[in-house]
Amino acid sequence: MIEHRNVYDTSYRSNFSQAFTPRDEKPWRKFEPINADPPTKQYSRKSNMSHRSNNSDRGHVATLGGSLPGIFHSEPQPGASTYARAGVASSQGMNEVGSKLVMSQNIAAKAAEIEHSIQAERAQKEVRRVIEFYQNRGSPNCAVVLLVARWLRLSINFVDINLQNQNSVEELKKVNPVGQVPVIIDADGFTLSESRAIMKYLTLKYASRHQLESLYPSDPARRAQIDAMMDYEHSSLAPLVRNYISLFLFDRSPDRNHNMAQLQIQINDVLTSLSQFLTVRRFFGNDDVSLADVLLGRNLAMLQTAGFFRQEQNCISNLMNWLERMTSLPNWHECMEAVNGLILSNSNQ
Ligand SMILES: N[C@@H](CCC(=O)N[C@@H](CS)C(=O)NCC(=O)O)C(=O)O
Repeated sequence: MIEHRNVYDTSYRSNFSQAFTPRDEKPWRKFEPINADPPTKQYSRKSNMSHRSNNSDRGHVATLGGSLPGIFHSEPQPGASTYARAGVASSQGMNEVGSKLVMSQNIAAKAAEIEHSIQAERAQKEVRRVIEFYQNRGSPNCAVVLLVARWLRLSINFVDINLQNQNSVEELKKVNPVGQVPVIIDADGFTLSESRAIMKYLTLKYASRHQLESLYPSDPARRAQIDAMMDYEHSSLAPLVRNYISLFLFDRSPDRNHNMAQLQIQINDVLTSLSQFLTVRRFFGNDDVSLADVLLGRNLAMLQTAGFFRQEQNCISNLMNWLERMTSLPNWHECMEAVNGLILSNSNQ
């Protein structure tokens, strides 16, 4: 079954830094509802997830410091307008000083030019940001793409793929011969698969400057750091988590506990290594949330749902604090609930 739906985000503003400091303040207290159809309407599925009941920030956005920069604030900043006005005022003042007139006029002209280019960029993004999103509910790889798309405030045409249905898979193969979700088709027809590639592409194309600097910074060294963490997640953590979840859900053999214990040791090794990064920074790529955090957070959230952190020896405090910061982010629960729901519903069988 293939289902097409239009979902339009409403605009919202937030301030990431204020929403998460000081650490002991509960971030979700600083969130208020957005005027949108609750995202869960599009994602309604039976769920008995314990964490959903007190999920007070789902569909909520930060309200503090709406005019301050933050990754969830994708509007152009007012700097250019201020600059323009200052330039004009300055230009008037300079009229009295003939020798400086030309210089101040140049400033005003430059400011107007900057403002114009920001407006043009914004208008261009407004008309081009509807994307087709081939997804499967419950797919962790789709969840991370959806989260980034939400933060970028993209309008999404969902195409739900049932991976068990041959017709549906055939439809998917028309856009991705490999037959895997996620796939996006951008407004200009550009088609892309692979979750990590999609996350980077959407961020590079649609993020505001502030979002870009946090999610996937323009500085080569900082971006390389994010890439390194994303590669490590892909090659080291994700396969272990996939195996662990698979054992958790499907292994009914007498060796199940032994197999899971073996995997736990390996996962703990990786988590211990990862936790070292957080001794010097709040997030994995930098001091603000990045695409690497999204991927790593998705893995740890899945482990959490599967009860991995109920065992105290698996809990590393700075990693747990970071995970709490991640799961408190806007749209997190909306995007991850189908993944968690699938883990929980299958684990009860
Ligand atoms: N490396 C890919 C993996 C995609 C993937 O494994 N997708 C799964 C759903 S989570 C899928 O489509 N499975 C169907 C299949 O492999 O036939 C990515 O990150 O997007």
